[in-house]
Amino acid sequence: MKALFLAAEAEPFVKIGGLGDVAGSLPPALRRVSIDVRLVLPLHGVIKKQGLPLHFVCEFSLPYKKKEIIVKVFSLEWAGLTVYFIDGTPISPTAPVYSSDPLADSLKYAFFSLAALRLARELDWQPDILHANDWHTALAVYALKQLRATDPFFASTASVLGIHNLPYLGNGSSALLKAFGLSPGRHALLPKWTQTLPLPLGILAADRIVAVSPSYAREILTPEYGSGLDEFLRARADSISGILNGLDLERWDPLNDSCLEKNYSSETLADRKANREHLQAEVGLPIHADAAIMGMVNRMDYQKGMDLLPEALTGLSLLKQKPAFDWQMVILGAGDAEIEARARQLESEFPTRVRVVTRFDVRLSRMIYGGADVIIIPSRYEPCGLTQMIAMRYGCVPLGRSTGGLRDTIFDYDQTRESTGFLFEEATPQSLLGGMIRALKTHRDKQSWRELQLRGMAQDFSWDRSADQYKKLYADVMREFSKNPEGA
Ligand code: NHF
Repeated sequence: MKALFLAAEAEPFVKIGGLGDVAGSLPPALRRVSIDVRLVLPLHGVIKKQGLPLHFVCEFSLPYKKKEIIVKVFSLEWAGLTVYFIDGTPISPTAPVYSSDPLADSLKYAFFSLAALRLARELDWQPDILHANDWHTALAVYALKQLRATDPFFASTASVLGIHNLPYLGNGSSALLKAFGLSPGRHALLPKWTQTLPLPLGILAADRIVAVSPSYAREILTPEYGSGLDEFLRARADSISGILNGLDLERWDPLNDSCLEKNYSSETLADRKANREHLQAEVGLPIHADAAIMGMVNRMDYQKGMDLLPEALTGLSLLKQKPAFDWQMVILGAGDAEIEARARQLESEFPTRVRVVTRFDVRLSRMIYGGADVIIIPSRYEPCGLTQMIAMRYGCVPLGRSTGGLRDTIFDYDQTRESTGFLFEEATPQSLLGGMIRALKTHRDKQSWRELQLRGMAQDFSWDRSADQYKKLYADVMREFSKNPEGA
């Protein structure tokens, strides 16, 4: 089985967000289950600067308006598979991976998507599956469907589109389709304003659509999460499913994490105490053995729900609970300036309890996973989320909003004896506060808490589990496609 896997970013070459984690882990995991997978990435400026030992593969040109754009392709072998890097003028060496200029980004990723698809033909390597991810590469799926009608080379290639974050549809130049020789998409339920946008077009054309968790796959069919496409998505519901992302278990291992004061495993969980104290000392909180340390490691943006926290913490401090809850909080994250500023204010409101660090700091994030008792994830939506999986692996109990991948990976304390954390329903400070109270009460019961930690640590979040599911999905879609080559 041959799969061409396209992404805007992939670790270790370039990582900006969760997509980079997935595209850096899933292709090697697919390779391990015997899929001949090849990864294609843009040769971003940040990759060029690394001086990787790249080999020149080929050069060809793509028609654009009445001219041609030259495509140069390089490759290297990595983790048992070939990685191709696409270069050309739309992929500017000085531009960031995602810029604030939608026009530049839409041209860059349209060019990349179409060049990556053409690459298969240049290599004379016929993929069974084209697997694109998010809006950046969705146009490859759309172009494939048009090509299949005229080009026998692609006649038996089925497509899978991964959705990691639906609201990013790929706004940009609506003239791009025509410039690259593609016709606009038509579907009675596809809103007019989306008919030239990459993600909706990819959804229209894909043989299968995979969201990164089963719950998110259901949620995007609703008006609340559907980004204006819910009706259209419902029309494609039979082709939509969800497969949970995995976690890189080697990168995230409390037994081998050099950022921790003391390494530990489920067998030596008591050693975690040293990391708690180290975390308190590092951020300047009182070293207090009984305090429940709550942590938050999140991008500071509206999606992540950081703005729910101030009112929830105020509520917590006003509780007439006897004995009073003893809590501390460490918040780490960078992003939106206003949200950062509001978070920093919490330090002056709770000087002996709260510390806020508004920068990107890998070491501190790992110290929080290894030292905090609870991790708070109040996301408004969360396609999958890695934070809760990392936290569980580190024996840090997650308290998350019941949405998307959080709902699929955290088993709620009051709902099941197999519980691994706490879920709260509404994206409101009151609902978050309710969750905090349940977590803090449970934390007082040392035995129950330890059991919660151990159950979290024993969860199987390996990529191999996800890769098996993708392999099955690829086989299903190939079978369906061979029966009905017209596709969606
Ligand atoms: O984990 C990778 C990531 C998800 O929930 C995350 C998100 C973006 O919002 O699939 O994509």
